[in-house]
Amino acid sequence: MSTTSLSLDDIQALAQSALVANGCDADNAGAVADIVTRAERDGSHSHGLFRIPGYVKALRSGKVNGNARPRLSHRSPAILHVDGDGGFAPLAQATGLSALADAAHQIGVAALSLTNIHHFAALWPETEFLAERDLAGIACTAYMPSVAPAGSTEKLFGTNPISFAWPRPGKAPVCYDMATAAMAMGDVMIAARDGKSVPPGTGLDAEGNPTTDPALIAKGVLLPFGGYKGSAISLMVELLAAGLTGEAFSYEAAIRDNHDGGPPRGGEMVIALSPALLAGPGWEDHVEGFMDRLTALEGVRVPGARRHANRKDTGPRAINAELVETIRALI
Ligand code: PYC
Repeated sequence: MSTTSLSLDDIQALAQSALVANGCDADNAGAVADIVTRAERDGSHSHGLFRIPGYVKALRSGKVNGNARPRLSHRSPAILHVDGDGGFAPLAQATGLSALADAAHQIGVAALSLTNIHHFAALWPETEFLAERDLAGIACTAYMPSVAPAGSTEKLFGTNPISFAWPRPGKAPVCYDMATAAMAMGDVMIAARDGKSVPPGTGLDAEGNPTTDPALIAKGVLLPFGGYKGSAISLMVELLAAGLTGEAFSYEAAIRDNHDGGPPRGGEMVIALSPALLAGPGWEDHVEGFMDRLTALEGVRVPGARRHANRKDTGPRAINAELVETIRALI
């Protein structure tokens, strides 16, 4: 694979220009470009520039409002809602997350539902935002059907990512962000692009046969991770991100989507919890004692550690050269 070396500023500018050239105003483009740049910085390529052509398709087809003005409302002191005005998710998140953190600090637990958004990004930016403010965070979103519930060969669940972050004052938070599919669709698409096979158990072809060919899985179905256990967590994500927000379940998102290749309209649930109010004084030392035991075990890595290590490198990143050319051609 040939690569082009881009600084983080170049990555941000490339993403911003592609979005603005296709109908985003500066605020909406800036919020998406920031998320894309942070993904590349952390080594999460499947959430980085790789997503820009999909964002642009959704702008060009008119599905997504590039000039969205998300609106925040309080349904109760602890229940917040952002109507994303039909835009991409990042500006809607930026509109609601500070208020969510404030509510959790005051009350102990608070929830933010986001509707009328198009989520195509990682979820750790939401949960790490909370962990950086000494709160535990949970975020999840449903997506278009691509995963067969355990026992079935028919897709009904989305890849349904879920992220959890735990604050560690003075240290990088514990933070995982994972598809509840055996593999995120972005990674399947990257493997197909790069001509690589994927591990057995990732998915089935269009006839329901197991395959390790990512191109066949993209036309067939993914499987949940961990059999019926992952399937149950994926079901929970559908219920939290759609049942609890009033937005579309994955199957409903697919019915109303125009299939332009960009993200469908959907919902997101973000929950914030205050260890200071729930566990009380001393929570940091109590948890760090546990973390010391965990990290003393040979071979154990704290979730998020690799991303946080990558983050320390502020130098240029090697980006797939064909992708860079594709994005430049969109400007
Ligand atoms: O990474 O596939 C994904 C995704 C779907 C919705 C948000 N992110």
